[in-house]
Parts: sequence; C-alpha cells; structure tokens
Amino acid sequence: MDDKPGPVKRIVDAVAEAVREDGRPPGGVPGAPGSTPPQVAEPLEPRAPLPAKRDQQGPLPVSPTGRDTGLPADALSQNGGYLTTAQGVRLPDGDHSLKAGPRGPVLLQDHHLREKIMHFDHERIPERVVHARGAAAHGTFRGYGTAAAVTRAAFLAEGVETPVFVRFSTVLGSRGSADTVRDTRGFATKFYTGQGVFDLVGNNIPVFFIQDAIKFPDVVHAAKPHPDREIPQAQSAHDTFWDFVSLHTEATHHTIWNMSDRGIPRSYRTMEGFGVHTFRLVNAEGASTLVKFHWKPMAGVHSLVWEEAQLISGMDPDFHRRDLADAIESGNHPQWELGIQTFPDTPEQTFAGIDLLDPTKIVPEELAPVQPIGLLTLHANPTNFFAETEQVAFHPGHLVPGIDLTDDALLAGRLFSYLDTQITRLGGPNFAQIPVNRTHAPVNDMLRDGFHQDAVHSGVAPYKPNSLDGGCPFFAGAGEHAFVEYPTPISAATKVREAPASFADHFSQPRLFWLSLSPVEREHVIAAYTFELSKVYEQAIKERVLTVLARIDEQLCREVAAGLGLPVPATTDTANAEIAPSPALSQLGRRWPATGRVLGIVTGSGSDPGVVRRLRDDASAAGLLPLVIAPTGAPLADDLPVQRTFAAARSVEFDALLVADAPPPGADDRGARDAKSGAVAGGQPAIDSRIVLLVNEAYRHAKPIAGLADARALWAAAGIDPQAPGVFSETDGGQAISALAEQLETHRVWERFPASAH
Ligand code: HDE
Repeated sequence: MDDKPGPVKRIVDAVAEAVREDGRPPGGVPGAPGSTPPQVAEPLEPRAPLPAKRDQQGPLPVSPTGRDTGLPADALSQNGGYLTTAQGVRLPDGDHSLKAGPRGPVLLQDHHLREKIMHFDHERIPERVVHARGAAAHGTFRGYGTAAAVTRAAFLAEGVETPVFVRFSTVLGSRGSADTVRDTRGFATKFYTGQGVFDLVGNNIPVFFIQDAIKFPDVVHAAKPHPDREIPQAQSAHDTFWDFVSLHTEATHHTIWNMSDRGIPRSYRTMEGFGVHTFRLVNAEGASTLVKFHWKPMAGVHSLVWEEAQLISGMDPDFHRRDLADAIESGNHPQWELGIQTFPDTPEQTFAGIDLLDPTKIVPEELAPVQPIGLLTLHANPTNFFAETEQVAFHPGHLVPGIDLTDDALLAGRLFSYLDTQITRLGGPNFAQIPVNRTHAPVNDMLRDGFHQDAVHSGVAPYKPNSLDGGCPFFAGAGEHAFVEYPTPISAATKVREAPASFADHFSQPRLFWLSLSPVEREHVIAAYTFELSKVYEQAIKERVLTVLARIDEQLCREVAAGLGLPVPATTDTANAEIAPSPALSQLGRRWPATGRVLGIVTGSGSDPGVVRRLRDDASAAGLLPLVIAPTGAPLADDLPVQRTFAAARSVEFDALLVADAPPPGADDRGARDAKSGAVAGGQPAIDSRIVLLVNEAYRHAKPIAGLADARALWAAAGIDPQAPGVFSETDGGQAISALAEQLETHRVWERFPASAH
C-alpha cells in the first residue's frame, strides 16, 4: 500500500506557485482589494472573472473522497463572463424585478428574483459558540525529523512538507467584534497529511480555565455578555466573569495569563501557541511518550499596551485580521516552530511533581525544554472568507497514526463537542466534504447520505462484512498505516464524580507565573486587574477577587486593592511561598527580528520625493513595512503614493514612527473642533496638531520614534525629552531607519518608563 496516498506533493507545489502574476506591480503596499486595479469608467465588455490575488489560495480541488482531481487551483471559483442563475442560465438584467408594466405589480413568476432573495435570506450560518471571530491563512509545515524517536507520524519525518490551514481567533466576541480585546486567542492548525487530517486545536495561553469539560458551559456563560442586556461585547471586564472565576478558583491560572500582556497580542504573528493538554506520541516500536505541543513564533512574542488595544478597537477593529493578511500579501510570511516537551509515560502521569492530566498546569521549560520538530510557514491568504475561514471545522479527535490522546477530562469533553457543534453550524454530518475540510488522503468511510452529500458513491454494499462489493473496503493492518489506539492500561477504579487530589492546587502556578514576569509586565498585570475590576458593579465580587489575589502574591493584591480603593485582605501562606521563577514565561529580555513591523513615515505635501523615496526603500530593505503619511492623499511623486492621510492615521497602527517633515496645519486640521487634533491654545500652531498627537501617543506607548533634520520643535510640541531612550534625532535617514529597526528588535522601549512593580 502506498505510503503517501494523497495528492500532497502537488498541493505543496501549488501553494508555492501561489506567488503568481496578476495585474498589479509586485512589491506594492498590501491591502489592494482585487488582483487588477479598476478603471474609472464602468466596464462594459463581458470577460472571464478576474483571477484571485497573487497572495491568495483556496482549498486545493481534491474530490470529497480525497482524490486529486488534477483540476487547476481556481476550479471551484466563479466561471464565465455573464451573469447567470444558479443553474447557469444567462440573464439579461439584474436590476429590475419582472413587473406588469413599469409601475405595475411584481410577478410571482420572476424566478430570478425568487432565487436571488431565497439565497440571500440563507447566507448566514450560526457563528461558533466560542472563537466566533477569526482569521486564517494557508501554509506549509516542514518536518525536521527530530521527533522520529518518539512518533511514527509520517508528516513529522525529515523534510516532509504538508499543506496546512491555520485559523486564529478570539474566544469571547461575536463574529463582528474587535480584534484587540483582552482575551485568549485560538491557534488552530489543520495539517492535510498523507495519512489523513491532523488538527492541533490550541490557544495562545498554555493552560485553561477549567479542569473538566462539564464546566465549559459555565465558564463561557459567565464570560459572554450578560444575558439580559447582552453587554459587554468580547471582554471579561464585567460582573458575571469575575463572579465565576473568583468562586471557581481553578480558573486563577488562566485568568492571570489573560490579565498579562498575553491577553493583548500585537499580532497573530507574534503569539506563542500551545496544545494545552498533554498528548501521547507513539513511535514505530509502539512505545508511548507524553508530550505538550508548543508553537514558537520566529518574530518573537510581543503585545500591545492596553491603551493602544482600546484605541485600535475603534480605529481598526480588524487590526489582527488585517495585519495577518497584509504581512502575507507583502511577502513577510509568518513562521512558527513546532516544538514538544517530552515526559516519560509513567503510571502516575506526572513530571517533576506536576500532574500532566491537569490542563491548568504548565511544565516550566527550564524543567523540560521545548524541542523543535518542524517549521510552519503561512504564505497564502484565503480566497474566500466564508468558504474557508468560516467553514473550516477543527476537531481535537482528528488524529493520525503516531499521535494519540491522554485521559485529560477536559480533552474528553472536547472530543465530543467539536463534531457535535458542526451539525448545527455546517448543517449536517457531511462537513468533512466542504472543500477546506477535505482530507488529501483517500476516503472510503462507508458513511452515506445526509444533507449536502457531495460524493457520488458507487457500489451497493456500504456495510461490512460484504461480498457484493468484493469485501471492500478492507481493514488496514499496523503496517498499512492504520490508526491503532495506544493500549493504555486502566487500573481498577470506582465510578466517581471527582478530580484527582493534585487538581486542588489552584495557586502555586499563578504565583510561578507572577514571579517569572519582569517588573514592567507585572505592572501591566496590576493595571489589568484594576481596570477589569473597576468595571465590576458588585463590591462583594471585587472583594472576593482580592481574596484570590491574596493567595497569589501580596504585592499584586495590595496594589490592585489600592487601585480599587478597597481594604487589603489578609495574605495567605501561598502568597509568600518561595517558587523558582521560569524566565521562559516572560516575553521580555530577548531580541527578535524586526521584519514585517510597520513604520509610519510622516511627510508634508512639500517633502522632497527623493528623500522620502530613499527612506521608504531603506525601510523595505531593513525588512520593515513602510507606510507614507501625508496631509492629503495626493501622491508625492508618480511612484510615491500616500498610504495614510493625517486625518486617517493614528499612531496605534505603527510599531515605529519616522518624522521626515512636520508641516504646519493642513487645510483640514480643525484644531479644537477635531477630537483627534485636540484643543489648540493661542491660535495657529507651528506643526499640524495631528502629527503632534501621533508622536506623543507613540512615545507614551513606548515605541521608537525618530525625527529628521531639526526635530527639536517637534519634540517640544509633543512634550518629549529628546534625550529619552528610543527617541532619535538624526540628520541621515539611513541612520534613523537603522536605529529604529534595531530598537524594534526588543519591540518597545520599556526603559523609557522605569517600572515600579519589582
Ligand atoms: Fe474549544 N471549542 N472547547 N477549546 N476551541 C470550539 O468548536 C470546547 C478548549 C479552541 O478556529 C468550538 O468548531 C469545549 C480548549 C479553538 O474553528 C466548540 C471545551 C482549547 C477553537 C468548542 C473546549 C480550545 C475552539 C466552537 C471544554 C485550547 C476554534 C466551534 C472541554 C486547547 C477553532 C467549533 C476554530 C472552538 C468546545 C476547550 C481551543 C464549541 C466543550 C482547552 C482554538 O466545539
């Protein structure tokens, strides 16, 4: 039997080929809506639909049963140059209903009208109960071969390339909610391996709120908007959330991660991912090793600051979605290494005293290092959001030979939930046949019929045993890549509704996390708890949360209590316990490549195009994504378009700012009448007040900023100390870009604002 039965190779090639020609010049600014710029006049000549953009890809056209159809990549897209009905009948008009005379009644026989409205009425499907808001991309995973000793999973073998589809998400918000809310992020990966689909359905936080699936509806009901007014949207800063987590204290560990910078990532590209549960790998000899999966971003782990996150929710609610798509479109293909922590599969299933079946516990990387086993590269945007990102159906039970489960009680509930939810969401049991969900391995499942059956099964005997279909399909033996469950021994037990005793420790690891953070990160945690609890109405709930914090750390509790104006509850033993920190839990203290970070270049209408062009090119050469900001949209030169006007730009879009020119107020600077400009005292300022706001905000958010030539007036207007760390006054543009790029390797200039939370 064939080792790699699916059309995987062709698909990997097709993904690589996704960088193809279209009607736009290469290397442009991302965000173009289509593959060819439109003309001003309405086009009148029929023509075939335009191709997808060169950064886009759809699911490869394998058949519903995993056959390589050999069809081109766009085989599933619209076809033909004329408007038709769903039956392919050409139509002469799409603007008018069929009527008895121009002023007469609409006729029931208008089949086109009825078809169009019928379909429109049913365009929506239920959003995901959790993780409704997301963004996705296609890519490739390449195995390093380093996991060979612990797993026989073929896609992890050295050099094997597997197509993947990855969906990132927030948890709480509805489909239309803002991206930058404080929340956990989903990180779900579908590997289309030659031996069937493997889904790694993880989060950007390595622990979960609960230890047992039976509590999932409780935590989600508590975290979702209040059921009476349906507010607040997409956030945990409200009474029901804090009510639940302060009573159900196994949530404490996940909650402190949410309150840390991990709850507001800068980008999906700068998030770690975690499988959360302990999984089991099984090697060729049938030996089992327990593992935890980690995704490590090559761009480093970076976050927003809270004010930035809040501003972005208004300025650009699609910030993370746009960032991912733009990065891919501009050729900055995000990458993560997949790694594993390995633990011996002992009867106790513990490691260094940590219960591996408890999903509220991590194993510090210092005790069990993360070993890289492969590289994920995302290099194509989806072609159609609904068909791909909305309809993709992940399931932790989608496993391939060599990867198996443990008895984690949370995981067990998920194994039921992810199939069940698709019945309602995707309208029946055949969701595996939706193109994005199709496996690239042969399917002969004897499942039949049901809503939306896409396959046309032959034969008369979808049952076993049979002789009428020649006994087909046959069972695979171990040598034929069958998925054989690992024969986990189960010791004699009594039926109970109970958790293991070790699950009762809810505070030592939140304390470990707290102690592992740097001072500035701790300050953010204090500020986050204080903010969230300030939004809680009931005093009793705030006081209860403080008793929880008092069990994590004395300083944390004291400072949050001070912010809330509440008395500090008595500290407990746990809050003073000596625990060795895990430096790997901090996001700071390392340098990461600055590639793909966004640089705003502020110019005036009279700026020298030669200078700006050089700045833009130097920034691109340094791997940054430069966006030109100018008073109006008028191009500075034919080849120098403006990406943001002063009216549309806000500092939160940029990782760093370079002010090439700081012109006086533009014609549309409304001063005191424009909230963005702020009040201007004493008449006309020397510098457009929106530039001052841009620079001032970037400074406060600890971003690197540079001014060219004589920047003193700018720094003075923005109240910035020119000597402060990460403020560069340069005469040479190239030097300014190098200084900014180097500073971006640490993401922010934290030393600008010394932290007090030591
Ligand atoms: Fe999920 N989860 N979950 N979850 N989850 C869903 O599945 C569920 C849990 C995660 O981009 C749903 O298709 C239960 C842990 C991600 O499409 C649903 C429990 C982790 C995504 C569901 C958990 C996750 C989901 C909603 C407790 C991290 C988005 C629609 C036992 C390891 C996947 C759907 C995507 C989505 C149930 C706990 C991650 C309702 C019952 C732990 C990334 O089936």
